[in-house]
Parts: sequence; structure tokens; C-alpha cells
Amino acid sequence: MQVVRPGRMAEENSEYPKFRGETWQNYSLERTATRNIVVFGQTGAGKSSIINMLAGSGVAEVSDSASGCTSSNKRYSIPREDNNYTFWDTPGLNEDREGSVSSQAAVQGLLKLVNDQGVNLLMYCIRGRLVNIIRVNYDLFWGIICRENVPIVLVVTGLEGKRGMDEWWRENEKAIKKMKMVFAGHACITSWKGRENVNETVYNESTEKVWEMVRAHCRPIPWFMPPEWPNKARKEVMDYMVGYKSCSL
Ligand SMILES: Nc1nc2c(ncn2[C@@H]2O[C@H](COP(=O)(O)OP(=O)(O)OP(=O)(O)O)[C@@H](O)[C@H]2O)c(=O)[nH]1
Ligand SMILES: [Mg+2]
Repeated sequence: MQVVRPGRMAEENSEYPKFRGETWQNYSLERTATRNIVVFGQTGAGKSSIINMLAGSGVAEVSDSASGCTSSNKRYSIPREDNNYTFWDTPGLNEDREGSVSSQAAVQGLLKLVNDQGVNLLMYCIRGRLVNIIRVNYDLFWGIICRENVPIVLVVTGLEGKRGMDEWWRENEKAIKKMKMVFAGHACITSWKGRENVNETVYNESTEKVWEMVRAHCRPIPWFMPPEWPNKARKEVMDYMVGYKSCSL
């Protein structure tokens, strides 16, 4: 059995497979204590609701206002039979009134989280139309901060009204490709039980879908930024944001 010790050195092991869109379940690697999953996306997309759904209880505060509820990175440990997972709930990435992509603080907060904790999986949560900001946040977090080294999966919420929730993917797959976004996996779900639990069946189905995706795509060991990268990434994020702002004015 090939054993790769967790930590920064694992990335430097030439035998260690780099992420190229494949799943990680075929590799026999030593289990780490916990697997860090960063849940990110716009305000109100349903990030905290997804964490509650996976935890099976209301551990994370859910918002009812447009102003944003989760204001700092928060961790939730959710043990499963296969592994221990730590889900990181993060503040919403919003387009502000001045045309800036997202608040600098929110993006820099994500960078700090990845740098401090290491990350095994990115979970991008979206809801509603495929607007430009979705691509921008994908570029910022997956492209610039994580340098495409971490698997990223998509969770689309708010689909309880659809006849078949997976229909969303069939309708939007081409548009996602056109936006040049690639995901290791996707789950079309509802993270809302509904009044008097009217969505209970599809909610339970959604919970299983998301867990299955996590099991299939979560890296067994975390990715850490190389030592010189945080400063470079900080600058690239700023440049990207300034460029985006001047283009959109
Ligand atoms: N209809 C519907 N509502 C949802 C769904 N998921 C979450 N909501 C509702 O959307 C609102 C925002 O949900 P949150 O989970 O707080 O969203 P968030 O992404 O954590 O928001 P911030 O912390 O503000 O960034 C709440 O009223 C939820 O009940 C869903 O799948 N369908
Ligand atoms: Mg939240």
C-alpha cells in the first residue's frame, strides 16, 4: 500500500497524483484527522443551509435578509462513518455598489483560511441565474488562490420547485462550459425543508446527493499553499479586482 504522509511534503512527492478532474477514491492514502471543505458563494446562496442539512441539525445561523448573515469564517465538524469532515462556512461574496467584484475582506478571508488550514475540497454554492459574478468568484478562489490544485464541486440550491432537480444541469451545462467553468462534480438540490416540511423527500434526497459527491471528490490530504504563494496571490487578487472594476465602469 502506498502511504503518503499528510502535510506540505505530500505535494512534493512525485508519485502523488495532482488533481486533473479525476476522483481520489482509488488512492490508498493514509487518512488525515479531518478533511477541510470550504463552502463559498454569494450571500443568500444557501451555504449555511447546506451545512445544516449535512449536519442534520441547525448548527449554522441561516439568514432571512439580503444583507448577509455569516460574517466570518466558521467551522463545523461533521463526523461520518468514512471520515471526519470539517465544513467551513464563509461570508457571502457580493458585487458591491461601486462595481467591485466582492469585498476585499471576504476574498482575503478565504485566502487566509486556505493558507492557515489547508483545503481538501471547495464547494461552490450558487442559486438562480448564471450571472457574471459567478465566473468571477470561481476565477478568484479556484484559479488565483488555489491555483487549480483543489477539486471544486458545484452545488445548485433552490431547485425544490423543479419537476426533476437534475433538469437544471441539463439546461445549464452548455452555459457553464461557455463560461469556462469546470467542476469535478455537481449536485442540483434544495437545502430548504419548506413550510411544514413540505420538501422533506427532496431534501433528504439532496442530503444524500451532496454526501455522495463529497465522498467521491474530497482529497484525502489537504492542499497547502507553497510558502511564497500567499503574497503573490494577494497581489493577483487585487490586480484582478482592479481590472474587473475598470472594465465594468
Ligand atoms: N427556496 C429555497 N430557499 C433556500 C434554499 N436554501 C436556503 N434557502 C433560504 O435562503 C435564505 C439564505 O440561506 P442561507 O443558508 O443563510 O444562505 P447563505 O449563503 O449562508 O447566506 P450568507 O451567510 O448571508 O452569505 C434562508 O432564508 C434559507 O432558508 C433552497 O434550496 N430553496
Ligand atoms: Mg451563511
